[in-house]
Amino acid sequence: MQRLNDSTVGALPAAVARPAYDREALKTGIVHLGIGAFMRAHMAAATEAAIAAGDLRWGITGVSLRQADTRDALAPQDGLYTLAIRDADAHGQPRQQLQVIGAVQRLLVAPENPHAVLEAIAAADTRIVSLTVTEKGYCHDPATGALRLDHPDIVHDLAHPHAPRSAIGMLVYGLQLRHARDHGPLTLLSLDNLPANGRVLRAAVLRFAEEIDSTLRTWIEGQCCFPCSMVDRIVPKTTDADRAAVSAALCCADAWPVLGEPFFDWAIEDEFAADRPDWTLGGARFVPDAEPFEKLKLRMVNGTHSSLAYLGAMAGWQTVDKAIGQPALRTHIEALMRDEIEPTLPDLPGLDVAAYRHNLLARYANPALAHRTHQIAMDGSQKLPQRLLGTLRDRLARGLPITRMALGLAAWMHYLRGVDELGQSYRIDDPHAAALTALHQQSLAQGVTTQTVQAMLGYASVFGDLAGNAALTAALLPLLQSLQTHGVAATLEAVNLGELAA
Ligand code: CS2
Repeated sequence: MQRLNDSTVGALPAAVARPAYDREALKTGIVHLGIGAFMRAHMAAATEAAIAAGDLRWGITGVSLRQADTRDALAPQDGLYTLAIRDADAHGQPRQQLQVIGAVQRLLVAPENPHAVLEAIAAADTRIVSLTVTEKGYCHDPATGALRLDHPDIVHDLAHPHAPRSAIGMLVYGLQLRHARDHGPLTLLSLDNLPANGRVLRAAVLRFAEEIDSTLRTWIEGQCCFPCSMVDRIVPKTTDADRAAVSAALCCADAWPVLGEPFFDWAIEDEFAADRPDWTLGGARFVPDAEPFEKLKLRMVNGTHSSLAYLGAMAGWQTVDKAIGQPALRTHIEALMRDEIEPTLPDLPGLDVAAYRHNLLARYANPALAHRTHQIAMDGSQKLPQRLLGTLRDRLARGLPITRMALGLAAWMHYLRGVDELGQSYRIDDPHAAALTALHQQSLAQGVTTQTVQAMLGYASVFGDLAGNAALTAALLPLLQSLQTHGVAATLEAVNLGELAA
């Protein structure tokens, strides 16, 4: 089979969409740090729409911060890859629509050549540096949001200005070069699932810049923009079976297609230092303030996703569609949204929250995605603060019941034991895995008591001011006992019957 690239793309089957513009005429306007599947199925697709409409300034240089695998897959393909949008037809049969994306022009692997990354950030044509580096990539304390100057990558980067390895270090040294060359200010655009992601990024960049050069800090503060944005599209990890299926449909080998659901949302604050693509052509919207959208999305989508993932993974329900297909889990997730999350949401004029909830349940039921619960379960220490704890804090402050919210948290604590109800062990994939599993073993594994639950809640970088919270402890106690003794299915049944409330 031939490989997908500039010379073979013209011969793909007619049903496959592909770039109709002149790729050679593309300029590089965007440098993206963390070129994983999500970005390629989301922002790159919206950028492709803007380019296809004739604005050729927005080609993308994609940077991998750690591994060479994306570059190794896509460089022989001239940066081309397929986006497979998957859902089911009216009879429930999985189907997909294929589009070859041409927006990614060049791929860099930061550890191989950090200087090339700094040069790309400093280049005159670059207007936007965007990021999907995941929650942990901000090297901040999830509970306070502050940059951790004692984070090993930050310590390293302060000592190695020519070879930074964190996104924050790369940005600041790239901006330093740009400032020295007088190439004008940049927009730094976070696409990570963090509340006020632009402000978190801004604070981290300014803090780091302060450490190396206060003039640079002042320039960044006065000239560069950090719009917040809310991103939403479910993008499961590509498997070998996906590679084979997409390649067969293309009659051409694509080493790294990406998959996504049809749903797409992106709410961006329209504060850009220079120009920007018209991403509305790809389904984005520009909003004066992204924070209410972020709150809606983090609490409703990511909060329920994580709850579902820990419960599902422990019960042996491997994918989101299989998990939401369990009537007791579906009842719980729907009631969690309606009864416990929705009353905490900000006012969003024009939002039909019941329709949003129904649509979200339908997205989870998509049988064509096979989104693995263990994939969502990773990095819980980084995700839970914005996904679950904000809602919990709001409800605790108002004295409202928290049983369903607490069940997600209890399921995460339960998940730390590293073996599911079928006896399968799995790895805890989390930057705090060692400390958290040790804590689990010292506390919960010895029996669920007020003291052992409080020992877990004392893990400061996750729980912050919730340490020792009596109402939260009381809510967690019967749920954890039930999960340990009776398992996920029985616990869900009990919670749905209104039992196990503190
Ligand atoms: C998921 C998200 O893996 C996860 O943690 O909750 O990636 C989720 O699929 C997206 O944020 C949906 O927009």
